[in-house]
Amino acid sequence: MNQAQLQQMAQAVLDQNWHGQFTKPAPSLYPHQWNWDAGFIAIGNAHHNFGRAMAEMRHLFSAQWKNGLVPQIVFGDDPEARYFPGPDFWQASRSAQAPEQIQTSGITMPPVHGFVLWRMYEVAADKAQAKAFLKEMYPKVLALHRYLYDYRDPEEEGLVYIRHPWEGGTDNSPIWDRTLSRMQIDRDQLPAYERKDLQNPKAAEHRPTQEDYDRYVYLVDLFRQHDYDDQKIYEECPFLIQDPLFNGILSWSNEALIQIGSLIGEDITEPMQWHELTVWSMNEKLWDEDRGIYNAFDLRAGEIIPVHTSSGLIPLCGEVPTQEQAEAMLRTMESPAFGGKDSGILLCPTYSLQAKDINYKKYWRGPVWINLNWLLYHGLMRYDMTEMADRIRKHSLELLSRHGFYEYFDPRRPAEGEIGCGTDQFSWSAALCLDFLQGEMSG
Ligand code: 9WN
Repeated sequence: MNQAQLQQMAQAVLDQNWHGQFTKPAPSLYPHQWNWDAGFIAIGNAHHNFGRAMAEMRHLFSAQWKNGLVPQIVFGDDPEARYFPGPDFWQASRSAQAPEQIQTSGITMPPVHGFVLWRMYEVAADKAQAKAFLKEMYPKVLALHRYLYDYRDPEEEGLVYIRHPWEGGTDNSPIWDRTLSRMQIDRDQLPAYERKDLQNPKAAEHRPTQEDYDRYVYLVDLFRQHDYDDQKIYEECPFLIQDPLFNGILSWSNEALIQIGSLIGEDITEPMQWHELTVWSMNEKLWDEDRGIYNAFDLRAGEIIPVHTSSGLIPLCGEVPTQEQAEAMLRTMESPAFGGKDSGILLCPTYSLQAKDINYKKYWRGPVWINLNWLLYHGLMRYDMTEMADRIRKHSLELLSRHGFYEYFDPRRPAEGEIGCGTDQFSWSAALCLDFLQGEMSG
């Protein structure tokens, strides 16, 4: 397939998943608007349909809470949409902070919006229109970051915690295993619920387990019992984790806010202070010198989580590491753990290939995800590590053009069986394909 055909197919996926006001991450598995999906999708649309990219972001931020939180899910009104947990389960309106006109979940997701806006501006054909859009969105993204620093950084370290695996975007990452296993769940005490994600048989076998879901539901139940009050949740929640992926993304978006603010003539003191403190603390607290990667930190247990996942490489995108640290990270990527050097492995597995419990087809426990590849690509480019960056882009485009716009991929290039896993027609795979292709065509 040539590049023009791939581009057309990617655009067709985005068109098909467009709901009128937002883009569904996938036609049936994810029938509402998701937070970081919306950001990646807006980047893809910015190339050929800037109006839609703006609409996507406006719709997401129309559901911003009064305290600044941007929700993980903004529910659409399609009566056919089947997803659990839906608005009746979340009951976000228990919080006085929730918006009145639109239904949402009660947690957030990685704050991609700052760098999404900057990327939209970079690729925009009409810079005046894009600049006006930046002006409109800047205070909203600033309010989101302010929420994160005010409510999710109790020690004022510059490191933001997540309180649910869904907030991390990497639902069943092995990073959370130990924290989740400490939560003793009595199934009889849990509210009754029915998963809707197992109806797609191809996705079903690779999705999180029932034990995972019980814990996800337990946490949601805890949040709604506390009416989504951040202070009360902080006091009670057994899951409080400073994740290198979340904080690495936050750093990149802080930096983007500084660039945007400078461009539109705003005071940038606040994002500059955030940026400096977050970068400093990530290096002080989360950097693992021996393994050349960033760790997560469990705030409740007060301990480092030294689990080897690609989340620990994501801080490259926010230029968190020094050049020397980044070179150590490159060596980590080239090592047998991530298979980066001519091993036949497709980059980048989400979990160390040497981990005993790696599962090449199970969601965030091994497979390649295109959004993480895209973040790694941009991170590597910042340090002029063009060879590895190119390899990541080529592998991503190989997967997408040969196998389709799947949600995630088996990194082994198995001769038999499927490489593409989860749902197909997955929006961010298509959107970031468009952005990768742009790079391919221009350079
Ligand atoms: C829960 C929509 C979302 C992505 C997440 C991915 C998955 C949801 C789910 O789908 O999570 O938020 O139901 O499993 O893990 O990253 O945003 O595509």
